[in-house]
Amino acid sequence: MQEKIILIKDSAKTEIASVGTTKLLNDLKVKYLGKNGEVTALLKGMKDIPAENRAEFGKIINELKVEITELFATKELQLKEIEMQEKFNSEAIDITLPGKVNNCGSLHPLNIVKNKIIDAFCGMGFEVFEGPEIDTDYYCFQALNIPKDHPARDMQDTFYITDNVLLRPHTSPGQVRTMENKQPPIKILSPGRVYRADDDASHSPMFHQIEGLVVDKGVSLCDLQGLLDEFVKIMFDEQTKTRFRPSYFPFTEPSVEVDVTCCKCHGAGCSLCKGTGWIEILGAGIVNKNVLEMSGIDSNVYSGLAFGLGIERITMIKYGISDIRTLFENNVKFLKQFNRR
Ligand code: 2U9
Repeated sequence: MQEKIILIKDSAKTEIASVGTTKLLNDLKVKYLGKNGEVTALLKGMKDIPAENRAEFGKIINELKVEITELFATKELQLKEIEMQEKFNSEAIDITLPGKVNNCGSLHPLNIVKNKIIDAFCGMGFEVFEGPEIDTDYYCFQALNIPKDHPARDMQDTFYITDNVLLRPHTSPGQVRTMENKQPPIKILSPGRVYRADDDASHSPMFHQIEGLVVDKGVSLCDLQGLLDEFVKIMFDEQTKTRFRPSYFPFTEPSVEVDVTCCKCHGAGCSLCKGTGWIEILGAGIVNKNVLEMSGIDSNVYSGLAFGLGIERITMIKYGISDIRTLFENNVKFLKQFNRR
């Protein structure tokens, strides 16, 4: 019996010393101290020992059990410490590494400017209306009092699909439709793509316009001036002033070209305003009576004001962009400059 006890003690010591994981240690614990384990078997075998020796052997076996239990406990602590350290090492984060930056998209500068223009006019009671990009000769020209021999109607200036169907050269046809379908008061803003056979550093064959139309009783040039004065203050800054110069458009009479004090030098003269202190930003006027009448609006009762601006032009002025083509190249380095996070 004594030899058996010594054998179990030695093999337990050797096995516990060489085990490498807590999982294997637990298996070993079952082997020695479990219900059918070797030490438990010794205790069960006590009944076969002569009564006079039982107390002595009982003491020895119990000491063996205590000793092996302690060996297991000490080893378990050691293994847990080692496993914890391995876990920490494998999960270690190098906080000195540079962070990963998520690339975040942003609005195109043309959309930033378009939204700002829309916000400015919607704040003054305008509603947005978008018409079709392909339209007829009637809506693009005739209804706007643009005569048959006007240069805009030339094949050189406008993209025709058939003799009668074309890519709209301005957003006005949509506004004509509104006048046909609705009696005044009308106060609409028409943003969208327009097409003209033009291609250089300041003209693109496709560009974006916003036109505004107000038709009501007693609408005058004074209303136009007040409206645009307010608009340029929102668009540029509070100090910005407007200047009206007489012009000619077939769809407005009188017609004006509108300048603003230069947003870079505030009127002192710089390269942006070519030393004049003023920059032309849009065209406008009082809607020609013929245009109102053709769309079924009584020009003796109602009058209208209209204005039109190119979004590319305003964007180029606002951000100091010299070539319109950079707005359509989709160069991410260029576009990132407008990412305002
Ligand atoms: C209706 C009647 C009249 C819209 C107007 C302009 C003046 C104008 C240009 C600015 C730069 C076009 O993008 S651009 O090349 N536009 O100068 N547009 S008045 O007049 C209208 C519109 C609709 C029914």
